[in-house]
Amino acid sequence: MIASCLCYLLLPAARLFRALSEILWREWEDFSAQPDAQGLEAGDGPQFQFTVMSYNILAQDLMQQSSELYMHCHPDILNWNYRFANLMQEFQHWDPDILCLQEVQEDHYWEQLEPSLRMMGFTCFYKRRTGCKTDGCAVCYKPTRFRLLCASPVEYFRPGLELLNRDNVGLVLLLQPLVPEGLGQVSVAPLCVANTHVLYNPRRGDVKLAQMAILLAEVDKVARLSDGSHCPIILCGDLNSVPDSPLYNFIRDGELQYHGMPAWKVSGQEDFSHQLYQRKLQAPLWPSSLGVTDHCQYFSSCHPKRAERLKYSRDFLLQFRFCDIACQRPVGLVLMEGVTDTKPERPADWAPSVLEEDTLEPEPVFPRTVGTIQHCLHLTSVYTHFLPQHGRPEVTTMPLGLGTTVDYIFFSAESCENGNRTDRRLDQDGTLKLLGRLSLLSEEILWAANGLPNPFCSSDHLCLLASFGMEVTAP
Ligand code: KL2
Repeated sequence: MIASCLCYLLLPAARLFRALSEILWREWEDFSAQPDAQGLEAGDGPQFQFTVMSYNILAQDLMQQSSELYMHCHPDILNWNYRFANLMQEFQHWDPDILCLQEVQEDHYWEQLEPSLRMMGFTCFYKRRTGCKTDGCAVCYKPTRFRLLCASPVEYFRPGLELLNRDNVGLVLLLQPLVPEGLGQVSVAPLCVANTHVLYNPRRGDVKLAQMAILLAEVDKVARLSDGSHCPIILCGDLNSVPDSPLYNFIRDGELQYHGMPAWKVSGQEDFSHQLYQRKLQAPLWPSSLGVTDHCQYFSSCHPKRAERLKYSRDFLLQFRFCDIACQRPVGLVLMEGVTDTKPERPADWAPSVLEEDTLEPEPVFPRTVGTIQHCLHLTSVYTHFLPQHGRPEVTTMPLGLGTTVDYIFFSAESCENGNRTDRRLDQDGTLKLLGRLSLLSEEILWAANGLPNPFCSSDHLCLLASFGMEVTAP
């Protein structure tokens, strides 16, 4: 590793920067000319095209709290003003239509990032983490390309619930694509964009899964169309979980059998403290009081509509006037002469038997599945987590020189007809079509640049960038 490192001291800053930009060159992979599963080229027919970037920009406060992770870096390149200028250059260079940021420090957001991104033509939303954490998530979009339909900040913290006592957050936007006039009279579905930064702690996979379940429930609610189906979805973020881990497979496959699984296994992060940590996941993973089903939907989203519940006739309800419970004096009822001092007189011809039956509709009950959670959003990853040209895994972050993937752009795809779930990556013929992506790098290439951050890349994560096309239809 040392041998392949650039020798920082021998190169002037400008030449070093140029050398790094060559080493860290990232290819644009263009899929727009490739036929999809139905033999149609992705570029066929009118499309609404847009790009999405997901980027953990390394909050300055968090960096200073874990300064031992950045000992390999020259202090000048860790300076926030240096990093901010570099990050802005990256945003300007790739100029995405939607930008999902994690680890956005609140003061930096309001004083620098939001004003600068506004100057670049973005409208920005921000959700700070709960508690005393100073960073959060931002989602920014170009109002020339999208109109905002709704924005939902998501807090995972739930007072009194040990499973959800962490301060991580998410942010879900519903955006209406604005079709360019050149495409004629066409309509296009809304787009749901979710962004999150899930808990880091490698041992607490139970917390990570519960946080994801809340985000998926929010996405289900925001993206749900009147016919019960979902509009196209993009889910970005730093999930602090690696590819093929149980949490990753849950998002991609829509199902996870978790019962009995050690909590440290969920995220697949490198961690050696688990030998001492034997917490196992048990059913149910979260209590019903969270209001989320094992299918990652809010109970309230599953209730029948109010109008559909009013199905009792007046006569039916009147027969309950004199039932035992109606004749009991409520505890604490204030006694008011002539008003609350009388007891209903049960008529002689009243048949008490009808009232012993349990004829009232019970509150809808959502039976918990035994040790399994599911979701029905049909998500697949933009990246495959492997670089075929190098025969090496893709890397999105480099803690202590160890390359790993924890950042993702997931998007909704049609599920596989043949039921072969591992093939889903190839089956992208949903409303959203992946047109291209910015290639990631290998651990070895990042070593050659002295890891992350470096003078050229100003975060300890790489940015992810993808281009999509969305079907448009005649109105
Ligand atoms: O993995 V991260 O970095 O997505 O890049 O997310 C968390 C970690 C971030 C927010 O909590 O802070 C980093 N060791 C290494 N990194 C840590 C630790 C730790 N103990 N705690 C937090 N982070």
